[in-house]
Amino acid sequence: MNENILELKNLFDASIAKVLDASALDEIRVSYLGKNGSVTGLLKNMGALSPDERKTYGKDVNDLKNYISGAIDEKLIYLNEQALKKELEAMPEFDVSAPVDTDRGSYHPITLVQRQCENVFRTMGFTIEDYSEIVTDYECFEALNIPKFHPARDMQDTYYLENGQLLKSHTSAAQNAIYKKYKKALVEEGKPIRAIFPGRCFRNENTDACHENTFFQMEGVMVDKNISISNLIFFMKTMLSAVFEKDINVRLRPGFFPFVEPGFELDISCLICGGEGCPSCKHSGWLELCPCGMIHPNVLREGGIDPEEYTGFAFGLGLTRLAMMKYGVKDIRDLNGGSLANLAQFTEDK
Ligand code: FA5
Repeated sequence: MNENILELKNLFDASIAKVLDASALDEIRVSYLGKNGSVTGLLKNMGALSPDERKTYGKDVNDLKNYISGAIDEKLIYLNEQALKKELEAMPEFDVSAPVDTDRGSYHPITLVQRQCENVFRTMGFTIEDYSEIVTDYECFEALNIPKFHPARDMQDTYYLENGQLLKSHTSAAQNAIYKKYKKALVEEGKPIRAIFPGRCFRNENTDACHENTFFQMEGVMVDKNISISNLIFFMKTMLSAVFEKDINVRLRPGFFPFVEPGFELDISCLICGGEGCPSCKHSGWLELCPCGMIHPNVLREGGIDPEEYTGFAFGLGLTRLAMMKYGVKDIRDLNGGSLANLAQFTEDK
């Protein structure tokens, strides 16, 4: 091997042996293999060689280049392994056999009411669906008969991402996907669509005792032949009596939502003040809990279901408000406050 090549190889071996971290290794890579590096520099001597010498010399330089590049890659793996080992050694030990501290933590009130509702609907044959928190304008509005510039959008201002997607302002955003998922079983096997989908919702709201910018809803839909408002009222009543385990005053009044026709607002008598009026119910004695209605033909059609043949109902239960009423939480903001002591008082023995 040419003397210069050998000398450079020895120099490289000595310097890589001393390297202790990835950035120093990168400097070595540049100084040997970079555009102006030492290995490239060796090629400048080729002009002074005979054609035969040039062949061997060129091959030796190439071998050195491969040798250096392989050694650097190997060293990088070694350094990464060492760094990981060091990081793991610095971590506190986790003893899986340590006894559980039963004094710590409790289920969040919203988790508890969500589970109660899920159990009620599960026994009535509903599937429980999970859905993304980031959705498209189509899912949240257009597929629900709310075209661009429709005034109903003003009621649900939310947070938009730079790519045009948005944080879902209501669980109704999952309706279209659910219809598309189950329409084949509905049409070909005659299986009714029965689904609930609980989820976190976001709105650009002025917060007060009964409004949060981040809250939970639980959507429910049922689609089959001959579904009517009586079915809707039956499911709502069954769910509320199972959750509250007592008789609750409810009222149904007309409500407008572009994705249902007819639409209703289902209110319950405020359980914080017994219907007298307080900040939790905006001093009206009633709390809007669960808007609902018969699914609009346009929405069924958009989901691939023929509205001439099938009908259905949908509801959007305010899970956070339900938790407030069930556990006597006067201010909705306490539920997102993150104070364990505050939350545990509602659910300690559950
Ligand atoms: C809707 O979100 C409709 N998607 C509901 C629906 C579904 C109607 C299916 C018809 C058919 P609304 O904006 O009213 O509707 O919200 C529904 C419920 O969510 C309210 O009754 C309330 O209980 C709860 N909710 C709405 N906004 C907030 C908020 N800012 N903080 C806490 N709970 C809220």
